Amino acid sequence: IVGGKKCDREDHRFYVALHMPLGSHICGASLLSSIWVLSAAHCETKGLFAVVGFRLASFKPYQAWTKIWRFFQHPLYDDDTTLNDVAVARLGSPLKTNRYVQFVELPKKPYEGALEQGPCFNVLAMGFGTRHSGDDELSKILNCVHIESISLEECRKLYPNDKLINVLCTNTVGRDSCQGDSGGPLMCEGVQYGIVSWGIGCGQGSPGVYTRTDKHLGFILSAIMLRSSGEK
Ligand code: 4AZ
Repeated sequence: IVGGKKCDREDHRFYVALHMPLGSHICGASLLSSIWVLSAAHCETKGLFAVVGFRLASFKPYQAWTKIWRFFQHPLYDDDTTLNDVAVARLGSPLKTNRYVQFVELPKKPYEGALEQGPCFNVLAMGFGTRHSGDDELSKILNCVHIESISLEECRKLYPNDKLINVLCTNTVGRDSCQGDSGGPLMCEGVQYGIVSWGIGCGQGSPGVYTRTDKHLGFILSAIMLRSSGEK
């Protein structure tokens, strides 16, 4: 996160960090239920663990973790264009909620018509990602930042060669998500509106691009329903 500061506790109880077995941070995610997390498709990596409970941003005693049992990428996720950069992952064992671990809320239905750009001009991004473009060290604490969204028209002007479908773009001058924040939640009025997907550099003017959860409710909810019954 560029230009952010330590998150308030209420802001991040649903935040999930995806780690490798030795603890290196790969991506962010969010807790949908006791056994499901939401992240970006491009975060899929073998052997990931899900870590929750970042009370006071980083201290260990509140944390819980479990293996990721399996990633389910959007069936139309495209590695080359990053289209449909959304995935749900099923946890190896259920996580319990408590004061520091809560489920995230998703939009009830797609934002359309007058609300097409969503109800928020200001959105909240969070993560353990780098604090400046090109840094090689991740943040030791979970940082949060409010960012302004921009219209898709404006975004298409800045990324004329990209297919921007079912995404939200943000202004990035001085405030942005960055490397390591991918897969993490973008919040609007307490609801997860986006998933950190990509950008060119961080905080330097090229828009940040986020997968819209409201436009992918069909995939998210059906993947969970399909995989929650029966299949082992
Ligand atoms: C990354 O490398 C990355 N500013 C994630 C988000 C953004 C840029 C880069 C958006 O994971």
